[in-house]
This record gives sequence, structure tokens and C-alpha cells, in this order.
Amino acid sequence: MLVRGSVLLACAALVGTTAVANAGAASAETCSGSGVSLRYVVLFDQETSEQSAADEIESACGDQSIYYPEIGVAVATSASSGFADAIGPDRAFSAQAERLARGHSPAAESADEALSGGAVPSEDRTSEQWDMRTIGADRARTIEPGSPDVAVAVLDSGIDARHPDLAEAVDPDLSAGCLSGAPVSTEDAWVPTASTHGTHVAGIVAAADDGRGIAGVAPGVRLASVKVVDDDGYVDPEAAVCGFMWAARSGIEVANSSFSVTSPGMPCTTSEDQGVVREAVARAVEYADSSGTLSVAAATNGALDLTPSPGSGTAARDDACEVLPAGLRETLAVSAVDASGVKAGYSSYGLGVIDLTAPGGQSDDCVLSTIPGGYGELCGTSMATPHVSGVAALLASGDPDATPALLREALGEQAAPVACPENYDLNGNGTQDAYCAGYLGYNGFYGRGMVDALAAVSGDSTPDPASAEQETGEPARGPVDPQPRQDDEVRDVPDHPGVQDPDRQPTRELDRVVERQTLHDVLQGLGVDRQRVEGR
Ligand SMILES: [Ca+2]
Ligand SMILES: [Ca+2]
Repeated sequence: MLVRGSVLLACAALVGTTAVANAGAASAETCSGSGVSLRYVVLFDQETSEQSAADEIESACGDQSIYYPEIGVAVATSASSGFADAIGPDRAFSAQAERLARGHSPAAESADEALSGGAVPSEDRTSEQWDMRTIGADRARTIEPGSPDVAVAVLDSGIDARHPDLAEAVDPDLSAGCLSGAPVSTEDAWVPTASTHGTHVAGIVAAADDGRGIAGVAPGVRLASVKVVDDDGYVDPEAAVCGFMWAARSGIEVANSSFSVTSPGMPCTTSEDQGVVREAVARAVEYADSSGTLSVAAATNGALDLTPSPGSGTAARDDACEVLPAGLRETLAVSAVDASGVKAGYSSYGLGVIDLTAPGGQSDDCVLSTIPGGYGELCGTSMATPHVSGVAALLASGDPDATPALLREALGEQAAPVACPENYDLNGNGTQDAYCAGYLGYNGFYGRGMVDALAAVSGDSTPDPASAEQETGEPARGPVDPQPRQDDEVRDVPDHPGVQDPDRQPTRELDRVVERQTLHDVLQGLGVDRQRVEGR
């Protein structure tokens, strides 16, 4: 606190003078500001020490809240309007400033009261869980409910730990609030305050198999409530970074991200500031992955085509759209299907991005799960994603040594392939609503297919390490599927003149993919690595 106080004094003293104490100190102009303290995520070279980072932030009239030395990312606050400029281009970003600039009021610091319900009905409602039957979870959990040595971090709006179907699973010692960008482990920091979302997601992963209410995919595993969604529904990049770092440092096996890092007006764009956001979140996810935390994330609900653009990573195509963290290489991206197994209309999709699919529901058939005070139905890729996280937790339970790479490989190999639909005119107006590129074993709607809980608990749970080692190798030319199956029909994606997108090229290269070799070449041209193609 002594340091913080002296920083503020130093900045205040500079206002209205022309004196600059030393070469590194901020000028009078950069220290003057609106007086509104805003939070920033700040990038440093990865080798930067905590003190060096703090010094640089101080000299820019900022106050370092926390520094993550493992990834060279700091969270800072500053009331100086020149803070980002003083730090330098492409190194600092404030989601709060972005919202203010767009006329949104700052997010509430926190709601005063935790969401909580009264008595929860004890009626057995597992017969309504069509989603669990779809992935074989109802049978799987009788074989393997999951180990309490395995934890799933639900990066979300908080989990109601008083819910009888969650009380045993939620581990307060593994839970934290991350809204400020720095973890706070007191309970009031990680309980839900404005949204039932996190509690709903948590129930899908691990609601108790106790004959009451519902049962989750892996009722035997522990849950960590890691609050990253603020009361206005935003996930700022510093909150996401904090969440992944918390999961990694806590040794948590799976991080479920049923959210995307967004700011108003930039749901998935690639603006300059998005570069800072992407870099910060990517570093955190990479670190988590290398620490043994598997990242599983929702494809999002905007019915977006997330297909990577030709050329490089993210932004060569004007309408290229990347969502975080689902679009990151180490993350398993999950699309959502309805009760009939067809991609839900809202689910985003894209060849080279979607890894797996799972039940998210649609319209009248949403997914039943826990909410504070009882049970409720929600639809979305947010609901699909925890099905995959739950199955990943089952796999980790059976093989404590499984790395994220091994879990990804096993999930992909065990998934039940889902073919592209012949016709995807959901509203019946004669035009296709989206186009599914790829073949049975790997396509833009379903990735490698429907996640399979029963397969995860039957027989060999994970492939041998030798096959996973391949994925660190150079991208190789050759068949997409190393062991082609007879039933792998290569899908000829039809022309689609009626698509309702004026910017869309009538025949994009992907739509002419007719054979696997070509698909592989196309994906390589798009910068999609071999791991994506082969399911990693
Ligand atoms: Ca239950
Ligand atoms: Ca249509």
C-alpha cells in the first residue's frame, strides 16, 4: 500500500507542472485524466519481472493490481486518460474504457446479494434429461461417476454451492472470484449474484446422482466456481486471464468456458485492440494447457461462421470472426445440437474451429439443469459445452496422468461422427441457413462428432502417448484421417445461391471441397494446423 500511495502522490504532483522526475516517469499530460479509474490488461515481454512491470505501469500513471509472471500479463488500474498511450501501442486494453466510449455505464462492482433460492424440490427429474441420454451419460455414470481427485473449473457467473444437487461437488478451496482480474477466494467473490447461468452449467457437469432433481455427466468430480462473468454479463479479458491462471495454478483438470470474451461492438472482430485481448487470453490458455488444464469452450450462439480466413491466423477475410477462447488452438470448441441431433440454429460453426458437438437444445427442448432454488431449462452452446467438460472429467478420472493433449485426442476418437445435414433450411423458407463443410468424420457443424460419455468409461480411456506425440510434429501432408473408415463418406457441399449473406462469395473455396485430400490442402492453406484436422 505504501508503494501504491507514493505512486498516486507522484502522479498528482506532476499535474500542472512541467517537471519530469526521471526519464521513465509520465508527463503531466498523461497523468491528467478523467478521474475515473479504469482497469487495463497490459502485455509485457514474457520474461519481464514483476518489479519491472510494476515500474513501467507506475511510470505511465497506473497502479498494478496483479502480475502473472508466467505469461507476462498484468492487470492495472489508472485514472490517466493517457495510460494506454504511455504504455505503448498494442500493449494495453481496457474493456471498461471501451464500454464507456460506447455509452455503456461501467459494470457494477458487484451485486449486494447472492442469488439463492428456498427449498429445492426433490422430485426426480432425470427422465427429462434427454441430453444425458444423447451422449450416454445416464449409463456412463453407473460405471464411472468420476473421481473426487478430478476438478472442473466452471468459468462463469458463479455456482450456487447451497443447491442440494451441487453442495457436495463445489469445492470452496478451488473457487475464486476473478472479476477484478486478480483472484479473490472469499465465498462472496464467487457465488452467483445476478445470473443463474453458472449454476446451470455446473449442474450439467456434476449434479449429484442421488435420485433427486437431475444428475450431471460426472457426478463424482469436484467443481470450482470461478467467477468471470460480471453482473452485466460481460467477461473482460483480465477476468478470463485470471480464471485460466487460477485453474492452472490450482491444478484443475478441466476449464469450462461457456462464454466468450466480448465488449460492446466487438463480439468477434479483429480490431487493433482485439490483438491485445487475444494475446492476453491466448497466453493464459496456453499456460493452462501446459500446466495440465484442458480448455473446453462454447462456440457461441450468434450462428456465426467461424471458419478461419485464408492466409493467416485470424483476420485476412473482412468478415472473419474469431471468438475467445473457443477459437484458440488449445481449446476444444463445442457446437450445439437440438434434441434431434441437428445443429441448433443459433450455434456458431466453422470447419477448422469446431472440435466436438453436444446437446444444447432448441426452442421447446432446452437442457434441464440446476439453478439457484431449483431447476430450469436453458438452451445454448453454453449448455453443450459442459457435457464435453464432464466427459473430459470422466476420462481424467480413469487416467490421472492424461495430459490435455491426450484428453483432446481421446474425446475426438471416441466421438460419434455426425454427418453434415443434407438440407439445413431450419425456417423452411427455401434457403439454406448455414453451410456445413467437411466430411462425416470432421466437419464445420459437428467437428469430429457427438461427445460420447459411455465410450469414455468403457475400455481404453485414452490413446497411448505415442499417438499424441504426433501432434507436436510438423504439419504433414496426407490423408486427413490417419485410419480412414469405410463409412467415411466424403461430402460434396452443394452450391448455395440462396444463402442470405450479401457479402458471401457464391462459391468459396471450402464449399468446393469434395475429397479428403483436398480438404486437407484447403485447411492447410487456411492456416488450420494438422491437430485440428486430425482432431489433435
Ligand atoms: Ca440429483
Ligand atoms: Ca432458411
